[in-house]
Amino acid sequence: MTEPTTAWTMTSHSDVLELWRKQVDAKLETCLRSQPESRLRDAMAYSLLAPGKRVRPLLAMAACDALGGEAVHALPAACALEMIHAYSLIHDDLPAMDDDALRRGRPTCHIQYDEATAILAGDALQTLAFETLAEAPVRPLDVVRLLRILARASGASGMAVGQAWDMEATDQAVDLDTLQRIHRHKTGALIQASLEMGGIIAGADETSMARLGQLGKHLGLAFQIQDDILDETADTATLGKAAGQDRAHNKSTYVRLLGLSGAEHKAQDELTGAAHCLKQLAADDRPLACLVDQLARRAR
Ligand code: GRG
Repeated sequence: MTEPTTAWTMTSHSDVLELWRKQVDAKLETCLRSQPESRLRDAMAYSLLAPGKRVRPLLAMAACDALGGEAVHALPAACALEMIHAYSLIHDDLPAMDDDALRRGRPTCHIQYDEATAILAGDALQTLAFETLAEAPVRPLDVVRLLRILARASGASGMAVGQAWDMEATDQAVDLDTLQRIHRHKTGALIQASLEMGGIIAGADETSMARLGQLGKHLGLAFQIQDDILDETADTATLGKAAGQDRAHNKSTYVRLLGLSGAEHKAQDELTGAAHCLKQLAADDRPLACLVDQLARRAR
């Protein structure tokens, strides 16, 4: 007798992730089309639809799936996360911040348009994120929880303060604890929020929410350490952004503090912690585990 064919046996986890990636891109386009035509909207689309990895949206959808929810229900949250991420990249690239000319293999938003338009595109993507998240197909109380998580992860208790601390640490010799605190906020907060938002949409219980949070902490740190390593070791064409910028700007990084091999070990420790959390969540044979594995081996 042949085994019944399920969605999971028909398609591999990476095919599922690819399908979700396409669904995210389609919904991002729909969200943009709901805004009036303008040069501002063109600039938002230019950055938002550029070929990024869509890590945060996929984490939200995969977490929702792993906790027993329908991944498609996480689409508004997934798109909101990508909008916040795109806004942060646009603002991070501005002359007042990192002053970068290349992002996702293309001229940065302020180079392609102009500085004022890029600032507004970031601002408008940030507000569009909350408008989009408000559509999440969950109970009103859970919509409020989602809005609060995203706001806290993006603002002065998350990504924005991480960016501020990072700028203050430039040209300074910071210790490992300080560096970890910077990165937990600048990069980790949004990654952790992605997983937690997926959990809320799936209706996860407190224990699973805590495990998702822990997974997010490990993954966020591993992701940033890899970013530091790739900045040092990969080339501009592969990264789609200028390589070697951390050293050029005298930034505090894991590679600077621990050396290349020390940073690689630290990333590996965090990935081991992430694998443990996946096991506790009984998600080690779900697309979420496949996504974590893809991130562990990422080259850009
Ligand atoms: C302007 C408030 C404000 C914040 C900016 C997150 C951030 C703070 C700036 C981005 C710069 C940076 C290198 C942050 C580290 C996080 C990171 C690794 C970003 C790149 O994310 P990926 O690799 O990019 O997911 P893609 O292009 O694939 O989406």
